Amino acid sequence: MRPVPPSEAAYDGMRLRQWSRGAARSAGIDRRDLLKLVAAASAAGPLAGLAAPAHAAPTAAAPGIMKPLPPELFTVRGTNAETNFAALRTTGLLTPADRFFVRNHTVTPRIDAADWRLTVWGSGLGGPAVEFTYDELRALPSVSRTAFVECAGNARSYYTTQQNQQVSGTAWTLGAIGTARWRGVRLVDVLRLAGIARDAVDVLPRGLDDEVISDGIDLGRVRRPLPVAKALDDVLLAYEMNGEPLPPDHGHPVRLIVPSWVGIANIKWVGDIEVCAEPLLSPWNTGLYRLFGPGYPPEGSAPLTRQTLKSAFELTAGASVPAHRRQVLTGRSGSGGAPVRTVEVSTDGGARWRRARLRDEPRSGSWVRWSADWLPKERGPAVLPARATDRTGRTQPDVAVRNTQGYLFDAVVRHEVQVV
Ligand SMILES: Nc1nc2c(c(=O)[nH]1)N[C@H]1C(S)=C(S)[C@@H](COP(=O)(O)O)O[C@H]1N2
Ligand SMILES: [Mo]
Repeated sequence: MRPVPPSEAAYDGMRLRQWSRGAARSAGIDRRDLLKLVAAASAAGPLAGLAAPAHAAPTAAAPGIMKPLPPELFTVRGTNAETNFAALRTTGLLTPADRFFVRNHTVTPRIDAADWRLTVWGSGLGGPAVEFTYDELRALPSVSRTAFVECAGNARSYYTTQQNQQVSGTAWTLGAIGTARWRGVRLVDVLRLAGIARDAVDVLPRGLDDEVISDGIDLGRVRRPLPVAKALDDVLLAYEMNGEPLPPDHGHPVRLIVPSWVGIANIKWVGDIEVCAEPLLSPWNTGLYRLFGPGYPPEGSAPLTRQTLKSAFELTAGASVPAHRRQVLTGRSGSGGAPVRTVEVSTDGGARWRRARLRDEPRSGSWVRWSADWLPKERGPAVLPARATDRTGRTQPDVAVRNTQGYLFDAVVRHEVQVV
């Protein structure tokens, strides 16, 4: 495995201190508005406009999403669509675009690749702003990479349903994740062509979708600073998903892919990238995407970076399973840290565990498919927990440590079924 580069940890500590002292610059938002957001984030209540309590019922349609959302594949939650994990059972390692979850702060914009431009600008460049057309980007050397995109709030609803805790945000179960083969240009190549200077510290990609209004505050367009160390490492400006041009809902014509990191880092419909010689703040690395709550400082934890460890069965919640017939239980486990080493499943609520068979070579920033046989004998309710252990020996805990916005749920999910 590749350990977390020390620069990531150093960056987090540094930003946190700068934020507390007010030394970092607010990009495109008033500092007082940012402070209001932070104050709202430390309370357990929902962030209005962006969020509904985790127990809110899903709605029927997401008007801002272009692709069809048949109910057997998706559960619509506000402006977002969650993949039904059972719909992944017939798919391979990669998630087809027709069943890849969608997380939209507003609505999917229609962008014609021919009119699109990427502008790279800011105090962290040696010279003036540089523009790239779609064709110019496509003419640069390309790389392909398999990576998941997973929302930081994936599995958030289990804070409420399993741990009886209130959190705010979209009430995802386990389906706010998908894995695809992305092709594009390395961000480092584009930044070098644009003349990134040695004193650049933050890189701020921004989407072309509408401005986000939350609680009467205009947060501006979706944008989240990336530390330069990550930006120069393994980040892609992707224009293809599973061998096809990016679909509109997933960022057409170009999006960021930031392997292993929280979904919000993967800015869709990117239109410009600010390269800055001073640290940057946006709502998405201050009030949002930090951990707030007991045990965290009032300004929150450091901004979230890597995703955590999770496991899910490819089975509907409450599914009926016939007694006395051999079942092949299947599922997937993903990790943004060290690759998954083992997955264990239990069919008796966690009393006895056995190893699942892994069906892929585990990698960081991706998931691994697994399966286990089961011969249910007793009729009635059964609880199936699944848990992964990564190569550092970290195992999913029984309880996740709560934070007000319900990010990074990593506990074992107890999947209930009925044996009939
Ligand atoms: N421009 C823009 N980029 C965005 C978002 C957005 O609303 N606008 N949502 C982010 C979030 S929170 C997530 S989890 C991922 C979801 O990517 P997907 O919709 O392709 O699954 O996109 C991220 N990038
Ligand atoms: Mo997200």
